[in-house]
Amino acid sequence: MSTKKTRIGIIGAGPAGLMLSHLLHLSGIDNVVIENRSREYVENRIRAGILEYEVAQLLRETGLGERMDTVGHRHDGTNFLVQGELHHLSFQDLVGKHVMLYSQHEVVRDLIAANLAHGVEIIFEASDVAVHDFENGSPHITYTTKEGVASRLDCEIIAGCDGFHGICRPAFPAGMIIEYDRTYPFGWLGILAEAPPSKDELIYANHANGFALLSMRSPTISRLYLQSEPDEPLENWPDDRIWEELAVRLAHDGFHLTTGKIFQKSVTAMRSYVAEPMQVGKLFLAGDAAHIVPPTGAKGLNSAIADVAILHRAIERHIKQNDPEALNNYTPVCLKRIWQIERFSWWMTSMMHKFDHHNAFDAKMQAAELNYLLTSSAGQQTLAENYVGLPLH
Ligand code: RFL
Ligand code: PHB
Repeated sequence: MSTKKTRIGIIGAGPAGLMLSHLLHLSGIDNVVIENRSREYVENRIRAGILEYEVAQLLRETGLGERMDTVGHRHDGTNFLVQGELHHLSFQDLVGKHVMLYSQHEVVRDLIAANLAHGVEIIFEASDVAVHDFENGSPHITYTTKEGVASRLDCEIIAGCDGFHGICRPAFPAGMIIEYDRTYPFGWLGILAEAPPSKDELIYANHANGFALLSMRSPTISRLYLQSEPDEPLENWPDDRIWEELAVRLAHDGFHLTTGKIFQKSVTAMRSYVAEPMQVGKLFLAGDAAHIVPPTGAKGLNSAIADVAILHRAIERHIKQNDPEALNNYTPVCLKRIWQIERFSWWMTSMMHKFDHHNAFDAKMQAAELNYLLTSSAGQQTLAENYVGLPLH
């Protein structure tokens, strides 16, 4: 067996694992990242698009802002479309902050380029990845390289940044994790299209036919979503039907939906999930490995970055100041923030979607919630404060 040694072994080259590696490198702490997919696959995986204010700041402060500030777009506000009436919310006026529209796969590309340039090792296409002896003993990770070499990485700490379907959370001792879970009775049918965005900022639409979201990736590429069944067969949605339904759900005075060639189509089921605790011994979970949110609040990627910012500080204090308390407090510090994000994502989801089981009273409650939000500056401030992101620390 081939063996190596490092201080922090990171599993997963998504935003959480790569950002943790980057932050640790900047603090002079050796680490290795082990990923089961290829570099090409992770660099082209289409997912989130909105970066919170402080997450974008953190990328800039750590030398990763250049492409984001060139190719990405600053959004000072957003739109809510309710019953065909458009309401604009200015984050800038409400809370003095903005968000950045910059694709998750671009963040991943920037992080991989920076990590490799710094000489950090990322082992792509590893198989049979497993974690061992993290409760007490000598933590280590075993895996097989793409060349078929059985390998072992010894480390002081293992960071499980391997997403919702990874191997780290299931490696916790049986019965230790409490799971908090909510599945929603709908999904999002998402498309990418060669069509200039029909609006300069996002539109979140609550419509009698169901939710729709207008977003974008660049001046020539639109990203659009329709509320669908959680397991909606894509065959039910030929391109013409998608454009017709988007035009209905997004319709309002003076609006024209630009259409174009659809080059990506997928359905995502919607779920809220939190695992507690996020640590056992020297194994720490971060990002989707520990919690997921429905995408309505644009929080998945942002909370993954927030977790590793907290984990990085705790590791730094543990290693440089010999302070074990920081690591022991990882779960409560992260979860305090995560529950705020879970609440916001659940609230946005509940307020904006069509629920088939709603009775007349439930429907009135949803309408009243939206009415309050769109007519009260306190309501709008609450939304803006959460959307641009709670403080990272
Ligand atoms: P990731 O991005 O899933 O990265 C985990 C990495 O671990 C690897 N991995 C393993 N590596 C080694 N060994 C194993 N056994 C492994 N098992 C897995 C994976 O290949 C991967 O590279 O988790 P991370 O870093 O925590 O980042 C979280 C974000 O990716 C996620 O929260 C968001 O993308 C969620 N999400 C969205 N969030 C938004 O805010 N807005 C969106 O529009 C949005 N769209 C989405 C999404 C998530 C999706 N998924 C998970 C199906 C659309 C989709 C389709
Ligand atoms: C996206 O652009 O993919 C996006 C934007 C905002 C969301 C979810 C997804 O709330």
